Amino acid sequence: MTIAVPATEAEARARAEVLRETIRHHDHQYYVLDQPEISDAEYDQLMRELAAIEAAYPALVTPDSPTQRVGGQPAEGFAKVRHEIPMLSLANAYSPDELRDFDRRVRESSGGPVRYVCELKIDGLAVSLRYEAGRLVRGATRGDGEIGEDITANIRTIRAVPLVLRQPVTIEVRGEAYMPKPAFARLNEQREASGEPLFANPRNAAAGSLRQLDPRVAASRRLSVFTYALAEADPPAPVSTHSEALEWMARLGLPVNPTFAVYDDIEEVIRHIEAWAQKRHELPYATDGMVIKVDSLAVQQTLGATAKSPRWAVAYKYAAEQAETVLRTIELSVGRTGAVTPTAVFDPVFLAGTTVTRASLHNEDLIRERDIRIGDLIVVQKAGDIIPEVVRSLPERRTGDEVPFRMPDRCPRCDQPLHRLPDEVAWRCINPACPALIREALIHFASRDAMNIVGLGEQWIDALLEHGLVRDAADLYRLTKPQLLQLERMGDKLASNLLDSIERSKGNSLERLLFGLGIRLVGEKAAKTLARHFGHLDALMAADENTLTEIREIGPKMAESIVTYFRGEGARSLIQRLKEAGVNTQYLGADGPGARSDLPWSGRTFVLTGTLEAMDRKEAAAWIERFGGSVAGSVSRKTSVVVAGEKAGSKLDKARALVDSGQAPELAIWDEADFLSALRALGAEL
Ligand code: 3BD
Repeated sequence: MTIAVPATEAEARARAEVLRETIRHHDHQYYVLDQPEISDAEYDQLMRELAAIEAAYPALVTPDSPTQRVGGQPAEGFAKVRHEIPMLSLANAYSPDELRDFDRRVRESSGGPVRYVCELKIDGLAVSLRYEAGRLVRGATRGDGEIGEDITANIRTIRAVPLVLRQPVTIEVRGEAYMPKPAFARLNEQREASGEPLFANPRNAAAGSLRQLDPRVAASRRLSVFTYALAEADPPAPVSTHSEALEWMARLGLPVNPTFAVYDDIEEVIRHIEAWAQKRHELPYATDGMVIKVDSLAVQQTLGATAKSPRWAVAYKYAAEQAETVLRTIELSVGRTGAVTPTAVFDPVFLAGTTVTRASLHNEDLIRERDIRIGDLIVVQKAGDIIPEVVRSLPERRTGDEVPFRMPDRCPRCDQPLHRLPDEVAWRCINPACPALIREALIHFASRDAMNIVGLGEQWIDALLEHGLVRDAADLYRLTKPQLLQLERMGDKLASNLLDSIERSKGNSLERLLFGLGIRLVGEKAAKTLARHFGHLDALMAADENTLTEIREIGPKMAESIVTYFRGEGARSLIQRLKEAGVNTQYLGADGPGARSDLPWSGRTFVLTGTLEAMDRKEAAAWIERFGGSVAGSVSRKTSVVVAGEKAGSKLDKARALVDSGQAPELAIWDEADFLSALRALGAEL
């Protein structure tokens, strides 16, 4: 695929406009209608072409270009926003009879038959979106309904939210921002890996994401939105009913949930609610009820609102689906942080769309508060429709054979005493020699995003532990081939490869080591921040809590965790032995105060495009950073080297264009062979 960046600004402007329209169309097909018309690769190609044009002609960048969703710097706080038209609450109904009561009141006031619109009640966070002359100018949280917070920068990152409407109208709409179930599952997996607290349900995850001051974080969270109310329109919307308003909003390009339905009779509404009770679990987003609204805007006017909520709408809440089952046992597991977590194991039950047999009980207190005994009949449900939990036991159904749970006072794995810190609910094994802790710590240390010791998976770590060949991460660097060959199913070639990747990991930049140490609360991003800031592990180890909290992204809890970790005797000796083994403890990146300027590629910016045969992107980037270079995502006049692999695309074209037009005479274009020989010349063993 070739992309030519137009030679004149006029041509570039015209092409950019076409690209923006095309990308908007495909965003709408993909994020709003869920009907993509082109492949991801084709879409990326359009985005790359637009980005290339905008990089070559910065004056052409517009704020509502699809390339500008994530813009600006982290904010200090959110500005307050007054909702000129308040965001009201909704009255609730919990049974069909309460709906019939609602219907009776509505018909009495309106004096005739009434049509209703049913909308799925999305379990997210209410937001308000304001467009002026068709352009998104503000996104806000509901707050208390009168005053919310300005979260425009975060809302702009949500791809279902059009930055430009299809007509230049001024409108304010209300909707629900939510995190799709698959995105929620992925996010919690990542958080578990870095020892961060998990989100209890998708709604909390969505709320937490929109509260981020750095829009890049919100952008990484894959949120979406459904809009469900038109609060204001200028000129007035050409509609006289709510369902027409929804259709009009959809025509403007707004994401309207397509499942809404209109009925003439409350009994039909009740049947609709029942029909969706099970079906809703198959949707990729969490719903907790149905919102029923009077369709006629004139009737809505007549009915008016109480101080808090409109009289013309009501939320029917589905009861959280629950099931009874027998608690067979409580399993204990010891995590990387030593926390001992009890898990309920029960007879299989079908709940909110799937069969479940296990639920975390979190800690001892919860088991005691809910009076849960082994053998009990228990009630289970899914929190936020996703995460199974034990709601309560049924003590009235006991036979007398049930066994109360007691948290052991010793670690289930190493039999050393468990400890409970004053302000914590978790019992922790603090024995640094506990096999469970060691195993989890080693798996984390070797993992792809930490030290990236390719080939050293869980099975080999278990085998090494079983044979007593390693006790901690530093021991990995003392392994010999004859030792490895003792392991079952280990061959000569495999052993060599494993030793090679262990050897290679010694040269990682500091942030990988930092993340790999598994310091509580220090995820991949914090590790990078710390490495960049301090430059060397010794400098970080010497820092006190004050020094740490002065860094923008480091909070007091993380600072405390870091200082406590490095104060520990075990950590200090581990680090000493890692250093003795030759593991690098310097930051090798090219940016930040910790950057070194004495490396061969210091100050040079690389762009990778296409695929390399010898290594993946991450590895190539690690090599570049090892030698002091930095890796950028797009080509500009500042780029020093473009490494073009197979199927290199627009970045290569852009680089050629810059070189040919004389705008970047220093820019070098390398193929894979050039890149590998440059690495070898610097001493890389590939
Ligand atoms: C949904 C109000 C009205 C415009 C007031 C009728 C209370 C959260 O899918 N319609 C929906 C949904 C929520 C709504 C209205 N239609 N209000 C609606 C809603 N399809 N979830 N909500 N909200 C939104 C709220 N939020 C936080 C605290 C108190 N109330």
